[in-house]
Amino acid sequence: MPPYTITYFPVRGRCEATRMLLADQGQTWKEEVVTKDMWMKGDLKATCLYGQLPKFTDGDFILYQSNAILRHLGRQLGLYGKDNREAALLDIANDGVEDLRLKYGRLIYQNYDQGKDDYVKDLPNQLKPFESLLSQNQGGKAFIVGDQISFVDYNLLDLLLNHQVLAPGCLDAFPLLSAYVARLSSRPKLKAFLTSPQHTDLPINGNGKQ
Ligand code: 6SG
Repeated sequence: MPPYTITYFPVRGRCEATRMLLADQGQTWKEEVVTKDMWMKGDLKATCLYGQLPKFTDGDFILYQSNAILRHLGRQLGLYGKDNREAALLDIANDGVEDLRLKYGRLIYQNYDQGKDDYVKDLPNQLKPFESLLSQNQGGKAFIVGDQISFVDYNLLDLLLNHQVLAPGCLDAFPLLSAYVARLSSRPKLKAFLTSPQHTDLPINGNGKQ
């Protein structure tokens, strides 16, 4: 029995970075898929700390909040930098990913038709900080921070892949980010996951927009 369980809707959403991390690290996990009908009954929602999914279990340890799940696995599996300084730099990077993920979520779930053009127009301003971060670390040839992969790399990669679906070509003006996406996506275990039905058959979001 794998120690990890992901309880979530049948979407990539806020769990795909965790799935990518686990797959790339050679871990297995169990999926408990919660359909809209199951969720609407309300009894699972009532047991969730903030009334939301994802819920994640590591053995008998129950977690909520997608970023806390990533950070827990980061600590547990050695994906949180080599020292406190790198950990702080990773926190800076991950909070930036979260800020953009929230904007993306607002567009997808609240303002897609009206807001997409402006969102795509402003996207270079949103992506530039990540290009800068990469340029500050070994000329962009490595990871977002340091010389080992971290939980933030999976989170950023997921968000960038989603943006390439929303706005194909959005990374063309960012050579380091483009190479980073290609480099990470070709890691053997990650590539196997990203090309598997477990990933390709799931919609990115819960409302059919992407
Ligand atoms: C939605 O926002 O999938 N959780 C979501 N929605 C259901 O009752 N800060 C935390 C975190 O980082 C945010 C959690 C997140 O973990 S994720 C949740 O629980 C609720 O609030 C996006 C997603 N959406 C799928 C979905 C939501 C509405 C339509 C489709 C599920 C199916 C039907 C209703 C709920 Fe549905």
